[in-house]
Amino acid sequence: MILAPKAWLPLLLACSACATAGSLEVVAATPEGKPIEDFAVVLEAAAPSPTKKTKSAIIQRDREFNPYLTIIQTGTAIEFPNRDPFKHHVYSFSQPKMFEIKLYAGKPAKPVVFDKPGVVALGCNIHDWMEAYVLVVDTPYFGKTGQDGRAHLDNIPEGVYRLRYWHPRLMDELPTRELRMGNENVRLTLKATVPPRPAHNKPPLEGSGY
Ligand SMILES: [Cu+2]
Repeated sequence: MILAPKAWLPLLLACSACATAGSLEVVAATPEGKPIEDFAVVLEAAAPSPTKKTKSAIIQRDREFNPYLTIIQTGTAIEFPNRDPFKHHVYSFSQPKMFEIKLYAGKPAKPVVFDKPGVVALGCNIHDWMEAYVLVVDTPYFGKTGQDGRAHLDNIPEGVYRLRYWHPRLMDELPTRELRMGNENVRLTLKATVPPRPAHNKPPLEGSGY
């Protein structure tokens, strides 16, 4: 769980007239070198950041949530469309957003607005194994790693940020650090020990009806 800043790659040609925005690339891997998926990478600015008006969706299909991790800016609404031919019952007992969408099929009438920052764990009352996480952050600058362990954040305005990492199976936040962004691409490598996602033993669909 140690942050290892690996390389700073300032552009050789400084261009004062260029738009000052940079990008950040993070590579997350276990100490053995296995890529880590779903690592949240968050840049918080000291000054208030603009709010991106966005909508997001967490789908239920094949008795799983998809995606497993969703990162949103505070105030964002998330839809919970059910793409299975039977009902789900989505809930959260997490402090930043407690809610439930009782047994439903198709698309619920209203999206859920996540109005406080923090971690929200989602479950389904019908299917115990279903789990997903929403990380609500007070910044528009965030990303998560893909299967290759890479996250890419573009168009980061020049300035000083607090860099935060998080992963659902670590539960704790990793140490933060200050990061100065300029008109350049910054690459960082992160090593962390993340337990593998447990396999889901889903009962067969036949007979149960759901
Ligand atoms: Cu369900």
